[in-house]
Parts: sequence; C-alpha cells; structure tokens
Amino acid sequence: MERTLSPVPNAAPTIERVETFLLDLPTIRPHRLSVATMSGQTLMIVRLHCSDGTVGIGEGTTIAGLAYGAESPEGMKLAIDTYFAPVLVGSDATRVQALMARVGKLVKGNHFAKCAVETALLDAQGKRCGLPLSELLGGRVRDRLGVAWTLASGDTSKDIAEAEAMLSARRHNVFKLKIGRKSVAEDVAHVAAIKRAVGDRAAVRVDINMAWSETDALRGLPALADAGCELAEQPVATAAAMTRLMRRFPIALMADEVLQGPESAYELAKVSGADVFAVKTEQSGGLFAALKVGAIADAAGIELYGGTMLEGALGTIASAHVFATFPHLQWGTELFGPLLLTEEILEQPLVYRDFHLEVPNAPGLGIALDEDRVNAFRRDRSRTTVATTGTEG
Ligand code: MUC
Ligand code: MG
Repeated sequence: MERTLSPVPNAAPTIERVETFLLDLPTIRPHRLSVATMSGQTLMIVRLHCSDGTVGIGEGTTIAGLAYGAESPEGMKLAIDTYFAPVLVGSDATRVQALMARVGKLVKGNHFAKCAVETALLDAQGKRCGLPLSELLGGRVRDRLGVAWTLASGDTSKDIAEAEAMLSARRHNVFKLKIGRKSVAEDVAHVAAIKRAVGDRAAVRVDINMAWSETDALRGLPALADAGCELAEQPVATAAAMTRLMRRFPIALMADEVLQGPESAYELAKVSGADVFAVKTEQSGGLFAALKVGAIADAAGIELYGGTMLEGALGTIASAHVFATFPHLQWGTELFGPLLLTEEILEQPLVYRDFHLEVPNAPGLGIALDEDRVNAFRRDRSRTTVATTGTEG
C-alpha cells in the first residue's frame, strides 16, 4: 500500500502563508521569435512564508503570455492561489518531494506553476540547512556556466552589431538566432551573414521553434550546415519528424518543445529523436523533473544544454543550480533571461563575466529581491496605491 505523508512532526516548520504576485518588466529591445514578438516579460513570483521565519521564493515565467505554451503568468497565479495553497498551508515545509507529490495528485499538468512552488520550497529548505540549492540537489560539479545570447531583433545588421558588442564585452561568444518567421531561403541568408561576420570568434546556432515543415527542414538544415551553423533547435514540431531528420546532415539537432518532462524525454531518447536535449526547469515540471530529464539524456548518450524560458533572475538562478549539478553539459546554457530585461530586481545583480554566469554560493537560491524595485513593477501596485492614498475611485 502506498504510504502518504505522515502528520507534521512537532518541531517541523510549516507553511503559514502563500503569497503570489505579478511583475511586469520591459525588455531592452523587441525579442522576435517565430511564435511572437515580446516587448516585455511578466514574472509570477511566489513567496512561501514558513513558521520558522524562513521565506522561500520562486518564479514562473512564460514566453509571450500564451503564445509559446499552455500556461500564462496570470493562470499560474490563479492555480497557486486556488488549488496549490490549500495543500501547502499547514504542511511540513521541509518535506519538499513528498509535498510536491501531494500537490501532483490534486493538480494535473501546470508544470510551470509546480516549478515555481518547488523552487520556493527548495529555496526555503536551502536557507534552513545553510546550503546552496545545487548542494541540496546533490552537489554542484561547476561554479559557473557558459551562457549563449539570443540574437532576435529581426534585423540582420542590428543582430551583427549586437553580437560584436557582446564579443567585445566578453559577455557571450555563442549566439542563438531565432528563425522561422521568414522563408527558408531568407532565414538561411540571415544566418550565413551573421556567421560570416563573427567567423571563428563565435558559435552560431538557430532555434526554429517548430516553424518548419519536414520538407522545409530537408532544404533548410543542409543549407544551415553549409553556412557554418552548428546546431538547429526544434526545427519541426513532432518527435517523429525530429527522428526522421536525425543524422542526415552535419548539424546537431536539439529538442526543446517536445520535451515536456521525464516521460517525453524517455520516449524521445528511445527513438533517438535528438542529438541534444535543451533542459528547461519549468517545461520539465520542476527542478527534480529537470534532473531526471538530464539523467535520461546521459543514459541514452544524448548531449545536454541548459535552456531558458526567458526567466527573470529567480527562475534563471533556480535553473543555474540544477545545471551546475549535471555531470555533462556539453553545449553550455542560455541563461541570459535577466539580461534581456531593463530592470534589476535583485539586491546584488547576478554576475555575468567572461562568457559565463557565476552560480551563487549563499544558502537556497543565494539571491535576495530588492523590495523597492519589486514594488515598483508589481502589476497590482496601482491597487495598493488606491488602498493607501484613497485618491482614485
Ligand atoms: C526557446 O524556444 O528556446 C530561449 C531563448 C530565447 O530567446 O527564447 C527562448 C525560448
Ligand atoms: Mg527553443
């Protein structure tokens, strides 16, 4: 018989309050993907206030609202307030996996919201134990992560200028180009021009975000390889089509959208549907799920890349702690999300230096929100003002 979570032991801290809110932050320039153009990013922040005074924080972020996937920041907030909170409040805050399993029985899907809550539980537990999240998750094998940058202004010469600026600042020397909005020929010409400009100083990869048909891919992939592009991410939508394209052209194929957690990772690995897995913590369904996706890839001889959902600082650092524990991370990461935003929301900004992101060492996530900055960008700030000043109707 399956055992359920035992009653809260006397001394164990419990969750007393679940707080959620939305932050709306502008991007430094329009970010064009095949699915949408983003001019801002909304972060759903969850804070778990525990009876021992510990507060755990987590973040749920999507790309362009509902344009990329099934969850939105507003939907995550609603799901957590309405369905997660009653399970969380009063529960033992230290039994993270058991508590998430209980949540999982009552809440199907909702991977991004689950990831945000699990992050907050782990942040609190790390703070309690005095351990950085990566140590709590089994132990980091690296202290810094290589970080790619996405060129997605929609204009070839602006992208080249951006790449040059990143190279001279020693911030990024791997560039991911978002293509799939234009014809295959126009996209390939755009990639070739950028690769010609950066030459051997930088690696060039593309993300098609499922925009190509299989016949587009049969024309596009060899042309991209000829242009010097080393990797194509999710050119087509399905695992079957990815599998049919594998090993036909001298360019690595990376899976992103088809990876929706350990089960889909296993199914894709079984059919050898990708050379590389882009692991995303939110898309996987949480930090533990992302670790499993990484383990499945390793076991199948599939290489690894640390993906992003363009998270802000909290989600980015949660992912960084996970990727810091991967035994293999052959293709580095793209944890640049906070750099796409105009606003800093941390007391101490993250450290991006020499083409890498440094993984914090302090307990939990190892970062702290700047409350004044956060309050300035809360979506509900006007309502707070109304309540405080009473000047608006
Ligand atoms: C995606 O599809 O990988 C990652 C980088 C970026 O610019 O967009 C994301 C989404
Ligand atoms: Mg992608």
